[in-house]
Amino acid sequence: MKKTLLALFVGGTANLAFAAVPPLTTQIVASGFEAPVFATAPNGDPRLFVVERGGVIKVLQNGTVLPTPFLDLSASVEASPTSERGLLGLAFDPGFATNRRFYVDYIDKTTLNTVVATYQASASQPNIADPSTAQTVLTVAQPEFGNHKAGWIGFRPGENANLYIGTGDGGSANDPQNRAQNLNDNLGKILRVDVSADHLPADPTRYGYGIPTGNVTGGNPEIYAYGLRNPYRDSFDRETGTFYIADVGQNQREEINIGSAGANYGWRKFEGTDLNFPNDPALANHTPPIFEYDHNGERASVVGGYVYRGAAIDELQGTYFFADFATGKITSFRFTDGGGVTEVIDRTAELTSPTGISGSPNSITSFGEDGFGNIYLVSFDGGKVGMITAIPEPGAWAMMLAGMALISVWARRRGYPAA
Ligand SMILES: [Ca+2]
Ligand SMILES: [Ca+2]
Repeated sequence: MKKTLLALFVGGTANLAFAAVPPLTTQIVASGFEAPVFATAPNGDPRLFVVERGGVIKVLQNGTVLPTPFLDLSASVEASPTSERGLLGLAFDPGFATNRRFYVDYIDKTTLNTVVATYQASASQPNIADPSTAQTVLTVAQPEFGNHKAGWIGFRPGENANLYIGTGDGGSANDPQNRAQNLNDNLGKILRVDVSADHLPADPTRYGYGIPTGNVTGGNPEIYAYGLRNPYRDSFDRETGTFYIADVGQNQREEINIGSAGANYGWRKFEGTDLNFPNDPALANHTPPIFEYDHNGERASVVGGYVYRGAAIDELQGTYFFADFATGKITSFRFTDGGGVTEVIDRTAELTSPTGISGSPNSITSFGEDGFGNIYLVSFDGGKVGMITAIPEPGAWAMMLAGMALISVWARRRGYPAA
């Protein structure tokens, strides 16, 4: 919390002195995680929960990684390093503060299928999940291939009942069964299910789900959107609810899409706007990406991030960050419905360094967002997690005391606790 407060002070004073976005850096908040692939937190909760691909979730609290994991699923999770399998997703229920419920997405060690399960944190020990509360929400059958397991899960702000689930096409190359276009197959999709209650109350091991209105009709009722290859890291703008789906490409294009019910994002007929299978049938509901980039310069694997809604850097409000796993490049842009994508900025030099988050190839695995809208980078290199912050400007420190009075104003305006 101290670091968060510090960033708040610095960003706040910089705002007084400079109209432009201040120079950014990545402040390491913890390191030594084993193959970390995600970081998140319940809304308004000062802790940060870091997901290790091998099946362990750890708690960062008051600047310290707690010695006892929040949850250890390593006995259930398949995570061989030569595959893309593992514990891949974590989402806290919007009502976590009262119901202690959260959800995980992983590849099961025995079946090699995707499992989405729910747990509750212990009532008496809030930093430990209660394994006896485990219930399966749903499973998605996976083919034998080790790639394209996606695994992101999340809740859209203001839509508290529904869990969104990203699934890849199941792997190999060129989606050999064209699963992403098959509405009777839950691979290559965004699924959306109602998890507002235990739908199988008589079964202590299964939670089940309901079907919200507005999903795709004419196929599996869980399908919200389709035509995706590997939507590994996605997010909702916590202020507007805009849904960013980053779909990992094959040999041509990496893409970012805006999620909407019934949209068909084109794979495998299209890879981005590139026609990949010209002889495949014409697509219904084809929705091209809002942003794509090619594989020149060895870029090869998009890692979707978040729209910045932190309190520290006012000028960064509404800016979306993403990275490329293969190159370690980090980019930001702004997107609006009417104006499309603007202000595309290469952030690599600002946000990577030898002592911070490494920009080396195959290191940046994910972004994360804490309970207050701050954005983090997650890296295999050193197992580091770092928060995107503004660099203190010379002179800003002298204005800090003046800025202190404003901080409580901002905190109230954004609805955060003033502490
Ligand atoms: Ca049940
Ligand atoms: Ca696409």
